[in-house]
Amino acid sequence: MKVIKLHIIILLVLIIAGCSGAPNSNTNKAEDGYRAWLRYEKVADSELLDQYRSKLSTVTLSGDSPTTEVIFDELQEALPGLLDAEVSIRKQGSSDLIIGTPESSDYIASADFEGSLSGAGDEGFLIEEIEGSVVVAANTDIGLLYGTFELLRKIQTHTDLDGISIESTPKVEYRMLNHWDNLGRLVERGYAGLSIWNWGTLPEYNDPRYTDYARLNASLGLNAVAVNNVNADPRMITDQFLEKLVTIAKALRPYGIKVFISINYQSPITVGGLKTADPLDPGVREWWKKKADEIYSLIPDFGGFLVKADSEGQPGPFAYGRDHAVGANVLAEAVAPHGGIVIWRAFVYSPEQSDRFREAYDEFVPLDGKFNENVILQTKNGPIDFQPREPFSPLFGAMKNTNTMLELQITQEYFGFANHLAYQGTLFEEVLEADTYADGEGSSVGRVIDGEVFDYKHTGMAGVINIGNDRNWTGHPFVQSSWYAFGRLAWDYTLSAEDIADEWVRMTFTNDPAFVDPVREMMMDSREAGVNYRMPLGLTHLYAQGHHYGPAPWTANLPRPDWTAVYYHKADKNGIGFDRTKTGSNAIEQYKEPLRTMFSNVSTTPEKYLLWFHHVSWGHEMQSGRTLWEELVFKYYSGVEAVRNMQKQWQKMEGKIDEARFEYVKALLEIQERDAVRWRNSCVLYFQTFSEKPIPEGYEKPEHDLQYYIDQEQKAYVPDPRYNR
Ligand code: BDP
Repeated sequence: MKVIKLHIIILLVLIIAGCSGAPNSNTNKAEDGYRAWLRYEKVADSELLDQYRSKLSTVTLSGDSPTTEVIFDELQEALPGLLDAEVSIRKQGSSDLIIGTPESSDYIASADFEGSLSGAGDEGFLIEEIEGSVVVAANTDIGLLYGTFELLRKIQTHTDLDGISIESTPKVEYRMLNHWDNLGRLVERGYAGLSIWNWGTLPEYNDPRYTDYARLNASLGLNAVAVNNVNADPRMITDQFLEKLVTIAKALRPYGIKVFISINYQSPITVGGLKTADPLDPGVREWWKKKADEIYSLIPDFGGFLVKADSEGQPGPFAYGRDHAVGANVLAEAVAPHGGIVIWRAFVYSPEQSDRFREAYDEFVPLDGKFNENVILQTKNGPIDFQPREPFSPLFGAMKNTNTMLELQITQEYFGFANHLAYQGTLFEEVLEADTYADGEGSSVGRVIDGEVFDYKHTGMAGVINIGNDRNWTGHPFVQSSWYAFGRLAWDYTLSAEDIADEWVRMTFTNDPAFVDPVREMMMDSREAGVNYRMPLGLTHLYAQGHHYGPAPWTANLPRPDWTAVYYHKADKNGIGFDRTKTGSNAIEQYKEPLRTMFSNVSTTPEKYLLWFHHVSWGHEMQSGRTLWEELVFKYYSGVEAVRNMQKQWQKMEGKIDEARFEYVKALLEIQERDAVRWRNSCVLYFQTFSEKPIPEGYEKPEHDLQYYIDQEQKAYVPDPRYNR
């Protein structure tokens, strides 16, 4: 019955896609990106196809739960497509492929595994070949779901299954997406249509898209979702919206995904009718407790609250003279009896602070150890705000007694929205690998957030997701790759961004090496290209105000200096860059040794971070032998060149994939080239007014003068006015 329903839904989806003129014409039925990386097309390699047919044509799936039902549905959807053959799936008996837990299957209970199920925990799994059968084993049905998706990934990426032996467990506990979705369905910094959550038809209508969204997430091992914007609408916590949330939770539950909500700190007043939201007021405590009880009575596996407090105008405990820890703990107490957690964001900066870089550390380090056990501090990767490149936030490694998780941005707020190709896997990898030296060498951010360095009670990784109701989920087809990479790294941060890109290309497009290799390389270069045409060598925050799409390094007069560009680049006749050494803000003191010493010296600071930490003279000689000015120009021009190379590479891909996606990406690359040139010219001409040096010979000259580009800031195309906050 279930399967039939699913097929009807898929059919409907295809019909709707056809009617709405989605970008798939004649080449292939549904190559509009909706299936993302779960396409399940027939395996093209005939030898492997034979092997898969011989190993996977009969399946025994034991267990009887909503989760085993969705595993059944997934196999039913995937295997006949991949194998182009009939596949029989049953509950008992011997088969080519056996899936079960020791509880649900006697075979699994007595099988002789190479790996050990005892180490697999509640979510891990084993995949092994035993006596000619491929076996997926786990302690729980959720573990089986993850194992099944892993096996499907191996098939989709054309992996030889002979002697397969995989033992896998997630490295962090909460692997989470944060939606910045407003209840009116506009998505803050989301560039892929309206919110996926159709509040208007909830709770009655369980949109099949919720299930497909859950499938995509579960295929990566993601297990938590905060459904609404951190700039939270208090209505989220009212009966009306909680009731709607019940349907979402129900759709996601079989896939092992818990729902969280972002709350507004003033809710006791705005929703509860109290006179105060003071966390130490007994009435307020009681109110939160009752609210939590109410939520858990509706959604017993509710995850907890995500909170942005006393940041960018959001209310918080400061109004009552209380600090973040007191503020968080009242919420933590309320959800604790139900096993819930509070995720408290560390994204704060105040107008009084001389250097915004310092703020989160200065505010939170003195509170280390004061948060309840079920609070996790959610810290952005860098000290400022999801810029194309930031050094890691020194909060990682500084909070010995406070659970600290990592927040990354999948949506491309600072990377050209859904118009530019910028695979973020390399950015995520860079921060996860960064060594904090918190407990000597090797204390990478990854090891801090997985709790190894300080033995955290709770661990996690969150990604701000941009998906919306665009047919292909993410607007730019390649933004899907960052969602994919985020999920894979949240499961195991030691995976390489390059391997992940390789997998994603194979699953999303084709296994043809003539496509996979160049496209993977394009992806690997794309983030650096974006850094170079926007803000190379450690420049940051040069964006036009509000929408953050185009360049405006000249921005100077705003209500707060730390919103301007000049605050960050500090260009003058002598040089450029923010002095964060002892002679400046001394933010580098927040890093542990040897980083502090390394960053305090121009000659030992990696050049990619140079202007983050130093005000450097225009004539300073760089490692390349060029002066700083020449190097800056070189980087800006190489950013544009990299985009042009991507265009050339992509052009060669014509005919290797469906026309619809080929043409779409091609057009987007044209937009990207146009924007990259505008970024380059704006920045080079503007900084030239300080360096007073010519653009060296051999470079194409900017088409217009600086004033033209300044005028463009207001006039130039911005993808959609909704994306202004
Ligand atoms: C910034 C965004 C803003 C978010 C804020 C946050 O510009 O829209 O509200 O981060 O993380 O990057 O709260």
